[in-house]
Amino acid sequence: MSRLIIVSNRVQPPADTAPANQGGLAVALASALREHDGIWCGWSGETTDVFTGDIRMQTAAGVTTATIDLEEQDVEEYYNGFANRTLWPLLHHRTDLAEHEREFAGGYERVNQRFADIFAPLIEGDDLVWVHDYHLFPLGRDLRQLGVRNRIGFFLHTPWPPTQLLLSLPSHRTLVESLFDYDLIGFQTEEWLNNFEHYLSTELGLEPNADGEYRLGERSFRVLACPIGIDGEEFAELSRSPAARYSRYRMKQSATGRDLIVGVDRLDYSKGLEERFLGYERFLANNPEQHSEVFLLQIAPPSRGEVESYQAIRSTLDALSGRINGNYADIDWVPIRYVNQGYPRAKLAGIYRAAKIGLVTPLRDGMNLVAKEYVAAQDPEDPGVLILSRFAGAAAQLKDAVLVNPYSSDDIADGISQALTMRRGERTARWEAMMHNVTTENVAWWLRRFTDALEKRPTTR
Ligand code: GDG
Repeated sequence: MSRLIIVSNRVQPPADTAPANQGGLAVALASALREHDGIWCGWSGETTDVFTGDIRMQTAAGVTTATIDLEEQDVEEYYNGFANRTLWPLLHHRTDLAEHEREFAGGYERVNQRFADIFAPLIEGDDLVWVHDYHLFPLGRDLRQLGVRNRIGFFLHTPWPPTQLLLSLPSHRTLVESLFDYDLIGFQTEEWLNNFEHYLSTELGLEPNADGEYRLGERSFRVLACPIGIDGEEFAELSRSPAARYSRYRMKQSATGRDLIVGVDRLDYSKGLEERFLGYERFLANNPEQHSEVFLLQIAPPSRGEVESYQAIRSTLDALSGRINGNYADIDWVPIRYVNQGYPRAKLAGIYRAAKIGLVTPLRDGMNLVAKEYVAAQDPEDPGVLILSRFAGAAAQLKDAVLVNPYSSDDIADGISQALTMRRGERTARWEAMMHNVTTENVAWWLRRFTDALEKRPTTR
C-alpha cells in the first residue's frame, strides 16, 4: 500500500496529546494515517516573526506530523482573510458576508506556495498526496510546478456553492482552473458535486469524457461524491465508557427529570444557532404546558474570533439567549443553558446519550459530524431523536432523522414537539436505520473509497 501524505491547513497533535476539544476531522485524519503509513503536513497554529520554513517532525500515537509556523501577516491574509472572510462565507452561500480584498488573495497564494515549497521534498516514490479543504485549493498546482508527479487528490469538506454564487468571487476561474492539477476531486454529497459540474459545464464548456474525466488541455481529473463518516463503533463505545457514564449521570442529575435537547456546534453563523434559538422560543410560546419540562443545552465553543462576523454572531446569541431566558425562566428552571466552551469527547458522548433530542440545524453544512456522533452515542434500548437540517450534507444519508427547514421557526418548533412525543417503537426504528448508516458508511469506508479511487487513476503527469 502506498504511503499517504495528507496536507491540511491545521495539523492537530495525535490523540494521546490532543486538546480535549479535538474535533472529528482531526480524529478521522489521524486514524487514516495509522492505517496507511504516512505524514500529516500543515500549519502548527503558531506564529513566528520571520518565516523560516523550518519543519517540526513529530511522531506520537502512531502518527507522524510535519508542521510549520506562519507569520502574523500570513495568518491575517490567508487564514483570517481569504479562507475565513472570503471563501468560507461564499462556500456556505453567504455572499453577503464574503469580503473581497486583494491582499487576502495575495496572502492565500503566498501561503499555498510556502506549503508547496516546504512539503514537496517530503513526497517520495509512489506516495499518494491528499490535500484537504478550501484553505488549499491551489496547492496541487503549486506542487506540480515544483515537479511533483505523484497522484494528488483533493477533498472539499464544505459545500460547493451554486454557480451564480461562485461567480461573485473575482478569481473564480483561476481557482477552478488550478484544480485541474489534481487527479481526483472529492465532495461530501452529490449536491455539491452537481454544483461543481454545473460550473464546469456552463463556465468552461466541459463535459466528462467516456472515462468519466474532465479534461482541460493536458490536465484532467475525476470527481467523486464521498461523504465523510465517523468511527461509529468507537464513538458508541466511548459513550459507554466510565467518563461518559459519569457525564451522563451528572447531566441527568442536573436535569431533574426534564428532557434534555442538546446542540453542539462551533460558534459559526453557518450552524444556524440564531434560527435554532428562535425555533426553540417558538416551541416554548406554542407549548406552555412544556415549560419546566424541557431545556436546551447549547454547547458552542468560540471559533475564528478575530473575524468580525464571528464576533457579531456571538453578541447576537448572547442577547437572544438572555431574552429567551428572561422571558421564560422560572425560579427553578432556565430554558436555555448556553455555554461557550469545549468539552472532552467522552464528556460530550455522555451528554449526547443523556439527551432526548439532538438538535442539529445548520443553514448549510458540508456534512456535519455532530449529527452522526449523536446517533452513535444513543442507548439502543431507548434512543433519542435526531432533528436535522435538510441543508446539512448528512441529511442525504440520515434520512430517518426528523428533517426540518432551519430557516423556519415553526418547522423547528414542530420538529421538537414531534420528537418529544415520539413513541419508543418509532424512535428505535429510526435510530436503527441511522445507526446502520453511521457504522457502515464510516470513516474507514470514506478513507478507502477516496484513496482507492485516487490509487486507480493512471499516472499521466
Ligand atoms: C467541517 C465542515 C464537516 C465540537 N464541539 C466540541 C467538539 N466538537 C467537535 C464535534 C465534531 C466536530 O467538532 C465538528 O464537526 P462538524 O462536522 O460538525 O463541523 P465543522 O467543524 O464545521 O467541520 C463539516 C466536517 O468539516 C468534516 O468533513 O462535517 O460540514 O464544516 O466532531 O464533536 N469536540 C469536543 N468538544 C467540544 O466542545 N471534544
